[in-house]
This record gives sequence, C-alpha cells and structure tokens, in this order.
Amino acid sequence: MSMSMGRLGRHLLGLAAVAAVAAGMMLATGGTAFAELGQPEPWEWHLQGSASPVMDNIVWFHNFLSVLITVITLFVLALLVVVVVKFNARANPVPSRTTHNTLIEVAWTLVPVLILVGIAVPSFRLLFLELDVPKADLTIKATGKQWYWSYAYPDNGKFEFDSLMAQDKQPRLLGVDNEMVVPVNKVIRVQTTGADVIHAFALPAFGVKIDAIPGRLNETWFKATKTGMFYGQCSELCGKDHAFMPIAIRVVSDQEFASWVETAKKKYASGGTNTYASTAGPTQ
Ligand SMILES: [Cu+2]
Repeated sequence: MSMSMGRLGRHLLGLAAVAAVAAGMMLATGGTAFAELGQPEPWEWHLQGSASPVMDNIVWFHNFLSVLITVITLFVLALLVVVVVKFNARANPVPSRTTHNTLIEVAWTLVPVLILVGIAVPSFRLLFLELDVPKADLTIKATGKQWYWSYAYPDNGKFEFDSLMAQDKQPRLLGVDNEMVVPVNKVIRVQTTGADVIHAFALPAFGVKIDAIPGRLNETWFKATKTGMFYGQCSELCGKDHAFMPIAIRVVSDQEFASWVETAKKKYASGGTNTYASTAGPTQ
C-alpha cells in the first residue's frame, strides 16, 4: 500500500465532510418548503408534505427510523474501520486467541432487542392510529371502477358522482372533472369498494392507502388540517388505464362545503345518469 495511514485517514475525513455538506444542502433545498402541498414534485426524494395527523405520524416515524439506521450504519462502519486498521496482519502480527467475552455477548444480544422494542412501540401506535376510525363527522364512499372513481355522500343527501381524469387540467394526469370535496379539520370516514376489479384508494398527503375490493367494504379515515387541493392515485394495478384514474380532493371551509353540498345535490340529483359511468355499462 503506497498511501500512509495518516493520508488515508485525511482522505476519509475529507470524503465524510463532502458527504455531510452535500446531505445538508439536500435537506436545506430539497425540503417541502418549495413544494406545492398535496401533489408530487419533480425529483422528489422525500415524503410528500403532510396535511393530516396520521401523515404527521408517518413522517415522524420515517425520520426516526432514518436517524436510527444512520447511527447504526455509522457505528458498524466505525467498527469495520477499527478492525481493518488495528488488526491487519502487519499492525497485529500475533492475533489474540480470545474466544468468549460474556459481557460483550450479552450486550450485542440485548442492545438490538432494545432497539427493536424502541421501534415496535411507535410502530404499533401508528398502526392503531390508522386502524381505529375516530367518531366520523362525514362518511364518503369511494368506489373504484375501470377506470375512474365514484364518490357517494350518504350523510348529505345521498348523491353520487363520477370523477374522471381531465386531460386539459393541471397537474397533468392528476386533475379530474369532479373533485371529492371535504370540510377542513373534520374526521372523514372513507369507505372503499371495487365495482369490477381490485383498486386502491391512496392519498399521500393524508397518509391514506386502502384497497377497494369488489364485494367488500373497507374503511379508513383522514382529517385534513389544511385547505387546498390534494392528489392521489389508484395504487393497485387494475388494468390498462390504471395510471389514469387519479384521486383529487378539495379541502374547503365548513361554509364552502355546505354550499358545495347544495350545488352538488342539484347537479348530481339524477344519481349519476348525467355522467360517463351511466352510459358505459352496468357498473352503477
Ligand atoms: Cu384502479
């Protein structure tokens, strides 16, 4: 080896410094600060910005795990470097014949167990938060169809309407003709089912992803904490237009929601006969 240990060490330190600066820059510029909430952005490498308590928890858990695995990886790397530098044949020509060390064996069994318990506690807490639907202010039934969604509002006049991707709308492949509209800061229970094949109702900003299965009624919930447009997509391969059945949710104030309901009752009064779905086949 032509490179001395000191030079190798300095090179490694230099590389680490460059990596740290690069990571810092990515965190500073790549954060959600510049992203538009509720939709993907070019070159996205992190989770979409959160707009619900469940997604807040998912983001926290993701960051917690990222820190944990980074610390563990750096610790293992440090151990490897120590072994390579201190215990190579040249530096340590007469190896130790130690085969057991009770303290260290107990430690390397117990510490990983404690780490796993530390992961399991917030993990199960998050799982139950997603699973237990709180008392709902509003129920919406989302039916996945080849290849669009139908939304029914049983609490607000029992109207139902179809939501199809709109070619002329932005964001591209996410804009729809009729958006799902919900009030802000209200618990929305979403019931999903499939009319033909399995679809999945997914909305990243709300931390929601649940299968829509024919013959079954699945249930999840979200509470949007911000107003605005939020986009998701069908997340179960469901046929040739799987990529073209987006989910668009407009979160509005209570008053705006009430006036939208009045308009929607009239607009969709015919129970869906005014839309594509009713003419497409017996999927209603
Ligand atoms: Cu689908």
